[in-house]
Amino acid sequence: MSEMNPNRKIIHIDMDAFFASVEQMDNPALREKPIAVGGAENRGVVAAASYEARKFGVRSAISGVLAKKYCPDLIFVKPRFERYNEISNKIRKIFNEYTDLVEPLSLDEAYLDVTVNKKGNPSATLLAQEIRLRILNEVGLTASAGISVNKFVAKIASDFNKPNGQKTVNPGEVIPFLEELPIRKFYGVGKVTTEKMYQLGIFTGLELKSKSLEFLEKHFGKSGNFYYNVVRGIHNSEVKSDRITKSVAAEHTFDINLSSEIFMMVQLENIATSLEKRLKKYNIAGKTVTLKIKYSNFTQQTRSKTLPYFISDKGLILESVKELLYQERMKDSVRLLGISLSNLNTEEKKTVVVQLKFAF
Ligand code: DCP
Ligand code: CA
Ligand code: CA
Repeated sequence: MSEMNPNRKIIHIDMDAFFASVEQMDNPALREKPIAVGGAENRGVVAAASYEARKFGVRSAISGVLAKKYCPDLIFVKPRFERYNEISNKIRKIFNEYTDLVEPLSLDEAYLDVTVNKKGNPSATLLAQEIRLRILNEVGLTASAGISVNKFVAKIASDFNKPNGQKTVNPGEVIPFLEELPIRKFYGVGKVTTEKMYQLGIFTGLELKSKSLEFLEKHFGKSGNFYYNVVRGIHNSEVKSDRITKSVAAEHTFDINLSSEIFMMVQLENIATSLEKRLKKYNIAGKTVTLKIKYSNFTQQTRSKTLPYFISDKGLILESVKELLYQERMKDSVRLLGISLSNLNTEEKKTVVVQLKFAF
């Protein structure tokens, strides 16, 4: 059985009362008032409730009628999805300034893997603070964050100091955090499963941990294995970026300009080695090989070849590169060579589809 990996740094960010906060920001008359987005008609359902409305028990998924009963002064607001989308794109742009490993879960939340990040900041806690501050300054809304060693714990932690707060669960705290956690707070344990857990005498993480893998698999099927692992801090699911990579490239500028194709080929082998490494790391292959040539007179040329199949191996890349290199004579001595692969096997990857649970 594997063990908890303490080396990853994952942030989960979730906007506070998202739809409702956007409406309050855009319309000052709604600020500090109990509002509900959606649910206006007799049969409508509340999508989002402002924190002022939540004090009365108004929350998402209850009917508008019930909401009005709980809070007679409740103001119903029509949703404006285009606006939420626009803001969603803005926060994602901010996330991408910190890491390319951003996995949106819905319009208002995402996982960020900041183990290695573009700011070179080793503190995920400080990064989360900075990102939340930027969202506040640049978008005008508050967000909350959870920070830990995996997505599972980060997601649960982002709820702890909501709204406008964050919680870090350090590697050493993960196990006690999960042991003390009420079972209904385990992400992925819905209402039905919670009931089932209760019937089996499982109310906390510690009680979950006391059950064997066989026991959990017997009662929960495939999910049994998931529960068995997550309560031990084991959740290796990667942050899956939805950014579509169009090409992967490697290039090198030489100290001394090259004038012989033989020397160029030697350099191209090195470049292909680093390209292959990159491709293998992200498990990417492509069909189009492009050779980029920058001459000493600073003009540039590209030559491409498209294969009928995907490649990622250095040997196959070099075969095409060689062909491209000897395709025509060099116009001058060469100061830079680069190889890129495009037409990638990742391009079909669908962008995240926003799931709205309720129609209006
Ligand atoms: N939403 C929806 N239907 C639901 C739940 C949510 O349409 N059943 C929409 C409205 C929310 C947005 O998605 O504003 C984000 O959902 P969250 O669950 O993150 O809830 P909030 O952002 O509203 O509140 P919180 O501050 O608790 O995150
Ligand atoms: Ca939210
Ligand atoms: Ca959310």
